[in-house]
Amino acid sequence: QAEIRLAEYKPPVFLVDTVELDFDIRDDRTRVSSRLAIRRNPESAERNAPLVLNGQGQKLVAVRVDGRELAAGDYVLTDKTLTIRAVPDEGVVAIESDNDPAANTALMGLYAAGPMLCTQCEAEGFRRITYFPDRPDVQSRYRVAIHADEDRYPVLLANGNLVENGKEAGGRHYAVWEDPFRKPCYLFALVAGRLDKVADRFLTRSGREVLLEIYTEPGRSSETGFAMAALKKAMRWDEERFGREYDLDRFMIVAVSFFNFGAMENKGLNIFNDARVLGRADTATDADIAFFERVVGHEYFHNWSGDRVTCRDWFQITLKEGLTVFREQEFVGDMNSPAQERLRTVSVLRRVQFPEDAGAMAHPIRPASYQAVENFYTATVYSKGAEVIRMIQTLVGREGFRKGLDLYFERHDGHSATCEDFVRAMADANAIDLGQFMRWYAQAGTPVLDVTSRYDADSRAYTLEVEQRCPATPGQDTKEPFHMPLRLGLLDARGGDMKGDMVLKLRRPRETFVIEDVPEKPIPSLLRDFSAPVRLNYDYTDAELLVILAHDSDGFNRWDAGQKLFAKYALSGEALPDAFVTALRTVLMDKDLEAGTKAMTLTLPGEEELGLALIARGERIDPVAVCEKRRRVIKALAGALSGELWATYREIAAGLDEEASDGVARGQRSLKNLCLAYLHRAEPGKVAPVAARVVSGARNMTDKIACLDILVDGDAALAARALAEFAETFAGQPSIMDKWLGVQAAERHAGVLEKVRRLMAHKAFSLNNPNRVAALVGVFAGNPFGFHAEDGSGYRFVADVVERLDRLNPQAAARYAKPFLRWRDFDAGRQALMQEALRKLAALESLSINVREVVTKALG
Ligand code: BAL
Ligand code: ZN
Repeated sequence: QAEIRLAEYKPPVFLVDTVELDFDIRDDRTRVSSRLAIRRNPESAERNAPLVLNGQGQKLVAVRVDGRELAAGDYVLTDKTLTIRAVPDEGVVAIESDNDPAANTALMGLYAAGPMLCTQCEAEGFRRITYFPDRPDVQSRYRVAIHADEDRYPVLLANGNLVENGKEAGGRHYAVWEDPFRKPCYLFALVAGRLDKVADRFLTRSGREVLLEIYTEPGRSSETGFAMAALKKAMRWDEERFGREYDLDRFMIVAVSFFNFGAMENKGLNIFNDARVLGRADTATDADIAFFERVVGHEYFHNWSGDRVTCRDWFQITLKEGLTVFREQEFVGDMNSPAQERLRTVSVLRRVQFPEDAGAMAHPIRPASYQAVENFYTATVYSKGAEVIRMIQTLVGREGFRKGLDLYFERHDGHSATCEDFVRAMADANAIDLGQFMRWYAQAGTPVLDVTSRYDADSRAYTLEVEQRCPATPGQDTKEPFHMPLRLGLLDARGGDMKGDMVLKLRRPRETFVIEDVPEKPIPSLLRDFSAPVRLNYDYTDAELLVILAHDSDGFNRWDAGQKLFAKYALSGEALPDAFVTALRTVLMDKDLEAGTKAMTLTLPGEEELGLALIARGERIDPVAVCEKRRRVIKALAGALSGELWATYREIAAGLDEEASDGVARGQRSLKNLCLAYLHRAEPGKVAPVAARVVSGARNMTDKIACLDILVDGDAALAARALAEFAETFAGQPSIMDKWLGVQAAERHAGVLEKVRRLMAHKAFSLNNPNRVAALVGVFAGNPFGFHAEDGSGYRFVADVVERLDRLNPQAAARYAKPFLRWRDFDAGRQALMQEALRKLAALESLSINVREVVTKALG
């Protein structure tokens, strides 16, 4: 498969001004009839090129040009394209084709999702519905008619406004939808089915009333409360923070039970994976519930950053995703705790994106080439992309950022844009040069800052030397220096701020900054608020880190100082010094600190981060050993703080309402359950019965799952009983049973593979459903005792799943091939076993391009 390259972008040969679609839904197939008003694109240099439409996985029935039906010899049909040579420069092309939604296991295009039909078109799913120039720089107005059996499909939805509906012969009915906004075909959506609905209203700041509707499978409408509240908050917040108002009369969300993404921002008709939108405190965990607000906000914000202004091509995904993740993070921070949101964001970035940036498929936030675009919906494009946007805000300030964003929307509304367009709007609105900054869009890898300092007491001058470097990544041996903000403060010996916040603007490989009038030798608080997505090295003493942990005015650096100390003691095997334990005790008992922040401060860096710290030291990872090192620190800490942990647990457990799931309650619950999990390491006999009582008695799902986790980790008999009881209670509720699968796949003991194999045959599991696969195989792939079992059995198992899943859903299969991209990071034995699994996959003849790309690049 050839690489598709950004450098070879050409404008579309034909544009499509209007699209009329007619869906005739029948039991055995759906006939799609289109009428495309086409015209040659004046911006295309290919003056005489034919009309080439993308299309796959459907049966072509008829093609007409300006009313004349074409004979088979008038066009060329391949398994990927329909080429029509004899087309006028402007005219109407009409096509009929048949879809088979029930057979569509790839979940791209039109497919059956349990009892309903729905669509997923980003990135290239529309071509599976009908023949079309399937690229985001072709924007059209859509009118969509849907016909179906009224009993089986009482609800018929598409983008925009409902303009007509009525009955048809034979118990059938129809609906016609019109979207007044031009859009690329990847934002097209259709849903048909028997659905429950919850409705509400929102009054925009200009006084327009918008109808809000959330649709679910029958019986789940009572689980929409968080999503509806989040939607209204998001709509208000985007008006207030960024001046963006909603533009249609109706905004619809549909929750579906088969979905490859978390959700999709189709214009006016968002389609959500039900796991990201439906749940109550008794059916979903706090982590799920926190996601509802985040993802509902994210998809809603796309209405401007994605739909009104979209991407020119699929290399620019970060243009809409990086920006929308940034907007989502700001929203979640404003709705809850900005400080906690920043800690969460950075810890996800370090856990997921940093390894990706150091792996065999490392790519810039705007990749220069790809084989399967679905492989590039990555943490780099999304999360690092959001960090790049955040750096612009840090460089130009919040007001400057707002001016730049206003200019971007003003210039590009209704158009397909590029990352250059975005950065140019920011630069023009603020009269600054962001030319060098564009390197963030072109260079992969996590930059490293090596910082040293000296203080001259006589002149009261403090000098910082900052060197930046960026490791080689595939295809990029050397890197040019980045333009980035380094936010810092200087603390006195007691942790007081001597200078306030400063932002240094780095541009060169090595730079010297002299800060005058510093009264005493400072402790530098570097990279405040994580002002750039880098790894920073500075030779802190433990005592300095303890001062930062206890006193820094920057919440991020307080937390990060604790993380540095945890990582150091975990990896070195040193005993936890009393001073560190005392500092953590102070955090735990602080009456003024939010419980959620306490929980995050007491949480050790994850296994991934500890592994990366080893790589940074030039060592290789033994994931089982890393897990044990982490456990040792938890046990020591729990032993030293037993009294305080029990007191905290009991105090929160006594006062926390099981039904409360707002940000404060979620923080309290996370601290409570962290206390219990830590205590379980030190006092398993005392904790296990408490956990068992919670699993069977609690109504709150977060508590149930946290305690099930504890039992599975420790007490086989209690765990077996609790798991059986749980399965009996929730047998008919797949999204809850996913948690049951996940808890077992996460069991950090040798032998977990055998349990997971058995669960693959359990009725709660299905290889056809991405959520089931994520719950079992996805969790297993992150389990050191599972995936990384020393005998290679975990690698062979996951490779086997990849092979089987690839025949059903290539996009999902590629996701589980990705953990192999990091084989070079592990010890020699594991390296060999991972390569062996990769080579076995590579030898298969019938791999999809999605999996083939990952496997080839992993071995490359
Ligand atoms: N556009 C794909 C799903 C999302 O990022 O919103
Ligand atoms: Zn998005």
